Amino acid sequence: MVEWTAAERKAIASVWGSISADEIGPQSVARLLIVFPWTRRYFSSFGNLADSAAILGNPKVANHGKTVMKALDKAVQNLDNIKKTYTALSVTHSEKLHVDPDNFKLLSECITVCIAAKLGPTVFDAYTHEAFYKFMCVVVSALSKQYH
Ligand code: HEG
Repeated sequence: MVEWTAAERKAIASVWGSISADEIGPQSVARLLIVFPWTRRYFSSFGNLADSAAILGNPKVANHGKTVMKALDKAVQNLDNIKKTYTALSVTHSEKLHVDPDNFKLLSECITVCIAAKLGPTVFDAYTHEAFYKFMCVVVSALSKQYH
């Protein structure tokens, strides 16, 4: 089981309380699709993802960003039970959506970059980054758990 220090718990709660899911979610998924263009193949039902302008203006991308952030909120609220929190979601990504789990790390990186850009280097300092990186690693590991 993952151990969290009091400082890590505080840093994760503070990051989460400082951002708007409706801003960071859409930005992060758009960034995923632009920086790592092969990830577009999973979203063929989303319509036009041909270039940055199409991706940034696509309401389905924005909506999916909000969905991802809602799921992350569950992890923030259940830091000691992230694996169990994500059991069904991991099965869905593995068996229904067939998402290569390497992509979880890529989205995790996009979310971190968007948060860092929003909060800036004084608030999102190295200690905060350490705690948030650890949080996203636990999320990625839990989402990858039901793959076999
Ligand atoms: Mg996933 C659906 C969360 C990474 C592709 N994703 C979903 C759903 C949630 C979710 C909550 C809705 C599930 C449902 O309706 O039952 N996704 C989620 C998280 C993360 C993640 C928390 C990582 C932090 N997803 C992810 C990645 C890809 C992907 C990296 C592909 C590159 N997700 C994906 C697709 C769908 C979902 C294609 C279905 C979207 C739709 O049809 O609306």
